[in-house]
Amino acid sequence: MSQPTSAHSTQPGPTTRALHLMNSTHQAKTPHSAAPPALGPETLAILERIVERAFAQTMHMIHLANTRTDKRPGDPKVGGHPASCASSMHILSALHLVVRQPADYVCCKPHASPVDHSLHHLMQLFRRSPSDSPGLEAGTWLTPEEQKRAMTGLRQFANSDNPDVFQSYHARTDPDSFHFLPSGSVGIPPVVSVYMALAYRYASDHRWQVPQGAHFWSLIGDSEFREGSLLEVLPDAAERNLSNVTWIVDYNRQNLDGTRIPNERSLRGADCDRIERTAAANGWKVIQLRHGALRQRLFAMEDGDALRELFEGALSDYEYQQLLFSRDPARMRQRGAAEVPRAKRLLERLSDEELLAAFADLGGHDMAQIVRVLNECRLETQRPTLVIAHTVKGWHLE
Ligand SMILES: Cc1ncc(C[n+]2csc(CCOP(=O)(O)OP(=O)(O)O)c2C)c(N)n1
Ligand SMILES: [Mg+2]
Repeated sequence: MSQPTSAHSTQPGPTTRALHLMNSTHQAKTPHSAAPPALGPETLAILERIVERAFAQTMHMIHLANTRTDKRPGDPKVGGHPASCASSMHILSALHLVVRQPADYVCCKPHASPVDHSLHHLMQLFRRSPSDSPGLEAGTWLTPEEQKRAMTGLRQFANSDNPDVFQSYHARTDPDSFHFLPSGSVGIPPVVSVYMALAYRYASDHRWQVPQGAHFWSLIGDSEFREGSLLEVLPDAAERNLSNVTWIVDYNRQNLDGTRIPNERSLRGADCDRIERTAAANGWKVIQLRHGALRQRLFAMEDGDALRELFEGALSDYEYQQLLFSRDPARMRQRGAAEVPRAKRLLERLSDEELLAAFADLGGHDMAQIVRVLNECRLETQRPTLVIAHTVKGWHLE
């Protein structure tokens, strides 16, 4: 291992500029110093606009892959997963635009790779891979035209017209693969992130030169969290005090094609609590990122504590998901009051619009909170951290 000497570090290019645009105060700090200041309203507004733009590019990229006409019988499966990308938009934007540092590694649930590509496209961080550009130096930046063309090549074979395509999932040859861990098989990349962190520590302890302050981030699907491989590595990470490992669960309560139905009697129907208990029992710090700013405001009102009770496990995942997607305020009031009678008055005081917004106001789409929590993870010195970020599958796709 040695310090990276690729074009990433030798070409100032857009990389360092873009990665630290939003968090420049953080760059000079050692990994475990004080948290950077909270983001102001103007920065948050800019970030929301970038999220919107990345969202549009992500959906278009997938649409192109889903509607390809050049697919022949026998070709590998093509297509993408818009709803799974949508739930990860804010988490990945916070990570890539604000929190991530150049030495960090990111591994991400495989089928959200178009979100990563769109964000890297907006930051102009695409580079040539070693094999595809004879005569051009591997690692040099793609031109804006080439970057645009690469965005049209999700799940295509590389060819002379478009050498810089993207594999279905994160791959070494992707133009934005710098410090990304390959994905494809769920349950494996987060495990790799833990053993990478351990390998860095070993190398450093044995006087090899490794980049200092690297943090190892993984975004994991909530069904992915059921993979046995993760259960095996959980105690390892805590036993070795790998405090530079953070796993973020995109808690959208759905698998690829439907809502999971945890056993109501023994698990009380809310899988986030099972996930929290599992990680905590294995020595991890756990942060539930449940609520957005609107809910926080409502919780501070009279009877707000009852509303909080309703949104923190009174409804099973399955029922909450049904109410969320039914968009029926009368049913929300009736079911909410039946589960938590003390919440009835507040549920009736809220307008239909406020109630619909409150039901959908989950912490995993609240940029300010995600950034705060992820920065907190970076400062942790004792334990690995698991963040359970509550999200909406198919966010803004209606
Ligand atoms: C080992 C393995 N099994 C199955 C799959 C197919 N697969 C891709 S994503 C996924 C589950 C998706 O659910 P979740 O983890 O909750 O992610 P979400 O799409 O909801 O974010 C599965 C089964 C895979 N990629 N790898
Ligand atoms: Mg899921």
